[in-house]
Amino acid sequence: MKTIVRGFSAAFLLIAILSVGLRAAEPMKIAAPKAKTVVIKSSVICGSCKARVERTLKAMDGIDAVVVDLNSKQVKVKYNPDKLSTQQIKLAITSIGYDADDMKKDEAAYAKLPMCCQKPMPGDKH
Ligand SMILES: [Cu+2]
Repeated sequence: MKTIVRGFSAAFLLIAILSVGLRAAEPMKIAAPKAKTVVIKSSVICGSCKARVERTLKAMDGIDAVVVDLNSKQVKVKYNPDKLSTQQIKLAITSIGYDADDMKKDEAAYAKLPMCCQKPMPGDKH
């Protein structure tokens, strides 16, 4: 009889330890990867600009999603703030020849862009 009781309490102890352990591990499992969204005003003109900016940013480690809206000239970026800063994202945009908010485009990179991406299209406000 004593062995059974001991066996029971041992099993109970084991369950208690396991449940505490599981509960402790839970917050880490639930914690979603950090994500921030930033909207950057840029000098994109056409579909080629859109593709160029999206391709460049998507290739960066820590960037989850990029959407360039040509009508509003806004680059919406979802990124992991642990991996990179908005400043780094803006720098990447300027380095391929486009303005990013208050940061000015890299002139050498801009000069290498196709002509259609340098000259504003008719009806474009600059
Ligand atoms: Cu373009």
